[in-house]
Amino acid sequence: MGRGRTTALVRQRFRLSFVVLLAILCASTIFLTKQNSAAGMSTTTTPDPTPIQVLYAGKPDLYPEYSHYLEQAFKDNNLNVDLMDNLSSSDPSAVDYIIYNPKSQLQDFSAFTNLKAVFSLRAGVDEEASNPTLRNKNIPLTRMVDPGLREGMVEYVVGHIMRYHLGIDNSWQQKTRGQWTPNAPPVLARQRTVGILGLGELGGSCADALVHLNFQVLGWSRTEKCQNGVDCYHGIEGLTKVLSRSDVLVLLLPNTTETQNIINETTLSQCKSGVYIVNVGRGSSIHEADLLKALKEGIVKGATLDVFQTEPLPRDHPFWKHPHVLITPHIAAKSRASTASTVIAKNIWRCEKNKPLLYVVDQKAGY
Ligand code: NDP
Ligand code: OXD
Repeated sequence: MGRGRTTALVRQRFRLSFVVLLAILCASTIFLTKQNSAAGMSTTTTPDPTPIQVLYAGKPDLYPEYSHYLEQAFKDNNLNVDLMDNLSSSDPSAVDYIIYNPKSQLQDFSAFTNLKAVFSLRAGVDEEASNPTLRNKNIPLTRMVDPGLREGMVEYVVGHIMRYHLGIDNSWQQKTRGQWTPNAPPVLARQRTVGILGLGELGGSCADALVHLNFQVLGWSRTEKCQNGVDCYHGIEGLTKVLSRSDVLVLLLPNTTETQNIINETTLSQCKSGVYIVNVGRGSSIHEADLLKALKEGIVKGATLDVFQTEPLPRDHPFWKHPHVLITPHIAAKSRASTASTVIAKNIWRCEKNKPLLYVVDQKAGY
């Protein structure tokens, strides 16, 4: 046997043993993988991303409903979230996001040192925006823009306007007196003017619904706006025009330094005599003593009030016994867990992907 042939044989054997060794290695890896997965152990080398820590600090009685819809919405958005509602059992510095209602126990945000955002469950964020422990953090605060909230508000506003428009109270009185008095053809919606102060998410939707019912609709906002079928005004001279033309005035304004007591003796004197007022924004918009005086003088014929300067409305407040004031306990519209959860999950997803958050409160404007 020559020397060259011996070397070739050695190389061939070496290659063969290498191939056999590789085959044994592969087989044992497959075997071990099967064993591990049979035992339920993860074989993946990349660890699961750390779950996002979300604290629910809304009304405690609504947590079961919210947790149900939130878990579903997190899943739909592929978010790995640890949702908790118990303040005492969670480490505040680990919390990424807070879902918030200012009526909950949580008032001091100082311990939440790594927060990325706070999502209010309310549309009006006056209490949240003025909380110094939150304001000082300089983290985004979002308000609730929710289809459920919007629908509820439209129904409330349209319902109460229709009560005035159709003279339903008058029908009740006639019925009580056993009176059968057919009136002349009633006024149609197209002959009535509704002014909406605050032409935002909710005011804008109410305006649309009223336009569809043929009412003449005027809208008033802080900045210039344009909305189909609505006569839009802004600024202080715009307000005077809306007041002087409206048969019904709807207030859907946030509570800011500019809107406080905007309905007062002076602005009431600019209203059409016999105006009806529906306040579903914030109680701070109306100077209540001035409204009572305007009701007495007949400038205002009736008021439907859902919000007040002090809530709950104090037991001895003159509104309670006033025959032309209807009171509802701040229930005009509420965020719905089923729809609000989707909005929150979408916003967490956006924040995690470094996309701009939706519905961020402008701290300077206050809403
Ligand atoms: P938005 O922020 O979408 O709209 C607010 C509107 O008010 C905007 O059109 C804004 O003007 C206008 N506005 C604000 N400041 C002034 C000002 N100084 N002068 C004139 N217009 C002004 O809020 P939403 O529509 O979502 O909600 C409105 C309010 O309704 C909430 O802030 C809350 O207080 C109240 N609310 C009450 C509920 C209830 O159950 N009673 C339920 C939900 C909300 P611009 O368009 O130029 O910004
Ligand atoms: C509110 C709300 O702002 O309930 O009043 O959303």
